[in-house]
Amino acid sequence: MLDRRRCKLYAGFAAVLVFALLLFAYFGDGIRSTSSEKIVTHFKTNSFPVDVVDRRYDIDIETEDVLVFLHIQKTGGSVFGRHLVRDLDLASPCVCYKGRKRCDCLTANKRLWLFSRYSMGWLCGLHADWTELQDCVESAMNRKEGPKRNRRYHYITILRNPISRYISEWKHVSRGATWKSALLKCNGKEATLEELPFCYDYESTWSGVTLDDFIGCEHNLASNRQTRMLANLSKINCYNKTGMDPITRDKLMLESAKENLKKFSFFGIVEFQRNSQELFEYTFNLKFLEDFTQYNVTHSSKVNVSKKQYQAISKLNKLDEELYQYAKDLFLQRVRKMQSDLNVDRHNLTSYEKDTYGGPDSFEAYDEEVEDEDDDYYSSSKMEGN
Ligand SMILES: *[C@@H]1O[C@H](CO)[C@@H](O)[C@H](O)[C@H]1NC(C)=O
Ligand SMILES: *[C@@H]1O[C@H](CO)[C@@H](O)[C@H](O)[C@H]1NC(C)=O
Ligand SMILES: *[C@@H]1O[C@H](CO)[C@@H](O)[C@H](O)[C@H]1NC(C)=O
Ligand SMILES: *[C@@H]1O[C@H](CO)[C@@H](O)[C@H](O)[C@H]1NC(C)=O
Ligand SMILES: CC(=O)N[C@H]1CO[C@H](CO)[C@@H](O)[C@@H]1O
Repeated sequence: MLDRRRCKLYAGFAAVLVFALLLFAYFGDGIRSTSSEKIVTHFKTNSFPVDVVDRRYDIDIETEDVLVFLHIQKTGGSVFGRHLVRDLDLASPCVCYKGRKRCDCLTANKRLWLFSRYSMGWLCGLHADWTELQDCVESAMNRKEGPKRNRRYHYITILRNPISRYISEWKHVSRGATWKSALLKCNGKEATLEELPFCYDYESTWSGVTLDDFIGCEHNLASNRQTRMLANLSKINCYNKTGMDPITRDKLMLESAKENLKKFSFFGIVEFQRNSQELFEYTFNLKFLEDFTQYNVTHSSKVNVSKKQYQAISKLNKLDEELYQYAKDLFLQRVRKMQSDLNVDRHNLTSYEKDTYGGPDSFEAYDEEVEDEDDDYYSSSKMEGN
C-alpha cells in the first residue's frame, strides 16, 4: 500500500487527473443547474436535554483534570490557543519564553494539564483530529509526564461558520500553506494515496490556487473539515470510501461528529467570541486575564465570491453546515442557561455572524484575519516533538 506522504509522483499525477475530471463535472453540473434559484436552507432547531446543556466542572488541574484542545484549521484556534497558555488566571501559570512558541504548562506539582500546540507542540500530529487524539493523547501524556496516573480529559474545540472557514482555508492555502505533514491516522495507519490523492504536486504547494480550482478538487480536505475532524473515523472505515455508499458514509460521519461534540466539555464558536470566553470561564470555573476580541468587518479583507461559487461551497460543506447549526443551537442554549444562572440580561449575545459573509445575494465574503498562520506554512519537515 502506498504511503500518502511518500509517493510523490503518483500523487501529482492522480491529482491532476482527478482534478481535470472534477473540473469537467463541476462545470458540466453548473450548466444544468438553474443559477437564478435562491438558496434557502432550512435547518431544524435542535434542542438538548438539561444534562447536555448544563456543563460545568470544578476543574482541578492539580488532581486529574487535563484540557485537550482539538484545533481545527482556520477556526481562530491559534488565538484561542495563545489565550490558554498566556492568559488564564492560574495559581501556576504557564511559563512562556521570548521567541519560543511553546510554553511550559505545569502545575505546582509538575503535572501537565494542557494538551495543545502551544504547550506541547503537535505531539499527536499536525492538527490532530478526534480519531488521532483518542488514540494518542493518553500514551503521549504518559511518555511526557512519566508515571501513569488517573486523568480526566476535557476535550475542547472552536467551530466556525463553514463557508467563512472554507474561504479562509482557501486563502491560506493559496498563500502557500499545505498541512501536508498531517498524519491522518486512523485504525493505526496513515491514509494512503489511493484513498486521498493530493490536490497539488506533492513536492510543491498549492500556492496561488484559484477558488474555482480549490472547489474543483474532489479530495480537498477543506470540505466538511469540521465534521471529519470531529467524527470517529473508525466508524466509516477511515479514509477508504470503497466499502460504503457515500450517503451512508456521510450520515454516519455527521452523526458521530455530533455525538462526539456533545461529549466535549466545552466548545466555542468563532462568531461569538465574547460568549465563548464567558462560557469557557463558566464551564471550568477559570478566568482569562484578558478579554477575547470580537472580530468584526473592519478586521476583514473582502473576497469576491460568485453566486455559483457560493452554491458550490455550500454543497461541498453540507455536513459542516448541519454540524454548525447543531453546534450553534447547543452553544446558544448553554449561553442562555449560563446567563440565567448568572442573572445576566439575555440581550448580551454578541455575534458578528451576519457580517461574516453576505450570503448568496451579496457575492461577497470576508476573510476575517483569524490569525491562524504560524508555522503551518513550513510544517512539512518540522513537527514540534518535545
Ligand atoms: C470508534 O468507533 C469504533 C467502531 O465503532 C469503536 O470500536 C471505537 O471504540 C470508537 N472509538 C472510540 C475512541 O470511541
Ligand atoms: C477498502 O475497503 C475495501 C472493503 O471494505 C477493501 O476491499 C479495499 O481493499 C480497501 N481499499 C484500500 C485501499 O485499503
Ligand atoms: C472592530 O474591531 C476594531 C479592532 O478590534 C475596533 O477598533 C472597532 O471599534 C470594531 N468595530 C466595531 C463596529 O465593533
Ligand atoms: C471584487 O469585485 C469588484 C467588482 O467586480 C472589484 O472592483 C473588486 O476589486 C474585487 N475585489 C477583490 C478583492 O477582488
Ligand atoms: C453584563 C454585560 O456584559 N452587559 C453588557 C451588555 O451589553 C450592553 C450593550 O449592548 C453593555 O452596555 C453591557 O455592559
